[in-house]
Amino acid sequence: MLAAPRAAAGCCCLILCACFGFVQACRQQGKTHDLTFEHEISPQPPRVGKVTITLNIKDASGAPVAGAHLALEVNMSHAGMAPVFTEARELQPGRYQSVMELSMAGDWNVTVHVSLSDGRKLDHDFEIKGVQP
Ligand SMILES: [Cu+2]
Repeated sequence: MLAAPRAAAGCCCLILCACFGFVQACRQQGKTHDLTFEHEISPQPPRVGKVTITLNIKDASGAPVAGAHLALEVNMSHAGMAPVFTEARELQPGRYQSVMELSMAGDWNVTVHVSLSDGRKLDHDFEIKGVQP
């Protein structure tokens, strides 16, 4: 009796699902100096490709901070990546928007270089975590 051993090679190609399963809140708040930054990232969850970042800046009294110049520097946390620079335009007083191209899945760091209309300069940092491929 020929016991033909069945190729018991059950499919071992497990598809490893890189689980970025933490849905980021669409809005995060941070404070720098006496200003409040609120950022929104679209799409949600963010994907490789074009990503729109909208920033609302308010002063200590909650009034929109208009007339600022924002330059965004976006980079990944690992070495060997060149940072991406974009400018933001002011959609309405205190509300700024920038569209940028994210080239890789993973976690990105954003530094917003802010020049206020009164000449003050400050930086605001936040993360875009779990960018999907
Ligand atoms: Cu990278």
